[in-house]
Amino acid sequence: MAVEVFKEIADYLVAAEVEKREVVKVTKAFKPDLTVEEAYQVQELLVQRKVDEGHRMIGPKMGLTSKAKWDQMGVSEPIYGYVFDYMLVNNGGVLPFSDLIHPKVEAEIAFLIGEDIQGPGITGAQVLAKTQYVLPALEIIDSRYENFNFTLPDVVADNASTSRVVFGTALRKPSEFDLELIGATLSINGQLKELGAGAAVLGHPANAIAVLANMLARKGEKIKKGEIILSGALTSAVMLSIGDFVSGKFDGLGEVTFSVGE
Ligand code: OOG
Ligand code: MG
Repeated sequence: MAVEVFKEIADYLVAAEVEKREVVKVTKAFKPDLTVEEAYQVQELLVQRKVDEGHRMIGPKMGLTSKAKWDQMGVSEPIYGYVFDYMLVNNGGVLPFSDLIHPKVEAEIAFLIGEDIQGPGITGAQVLAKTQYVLPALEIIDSRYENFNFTLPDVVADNASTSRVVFGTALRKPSEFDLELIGATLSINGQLKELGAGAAVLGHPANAIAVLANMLARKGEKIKKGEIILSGALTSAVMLSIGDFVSGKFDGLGEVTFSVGE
């Protein structure tokens, strides 16, 4: 019985994304007692649907890994979702606003994984040892829910609001930096909107990747060599509008930009 409801919820969320319209959250429209574990089962069905439709998976991502995000969203537990090829926007490229519902942007540090990472028990130091490069990124999140209003199970089912990603083009060895201390700014049309440091993400962004490895281990999965993984926003997310020029600058890692088109 339950599995059919999960499938129905996954289809409901995919339809919202494809038709670019916000929907009532799952815990209101379907199942008030949806657990986090069940929500990940819904997410798995949603992800499988994208794979079946021919989309290529880039890798998992982490979300809700900083106090700024916990305070903004009212949900204070790290989650994961998945990034697909159709979500990639070139650095310096254009994001068509009409493709999305009510997008927001956030600054993140991404990890290009050099060796498989199999949890449980993984630490940030182990993640760093298996990271080939780090790179700056801007994630565009677009919750399928009205006003980005959700509970933990809702956002998990909705693939962690994942929508678009702009990766920076500079790849740097993690050993060249103290990622804890990397400063980042997020500006729109030349105006500073948010700023933070790497330590905002669970004390060190590598810790977010370690949490991911340990969460994936629960379902018998691992982080795989070659995946590029977002560690979660350093700061609150900022609403986007048509005509915006967005710039994320990361100390030592360079700049990531995009424009919001119609
Ligand atoms: C959930 C996605 C969070 C992050 O980096 O914290 C996320 C949301 O805020 O809608 O991607
Ligand atoms: Mg994010």
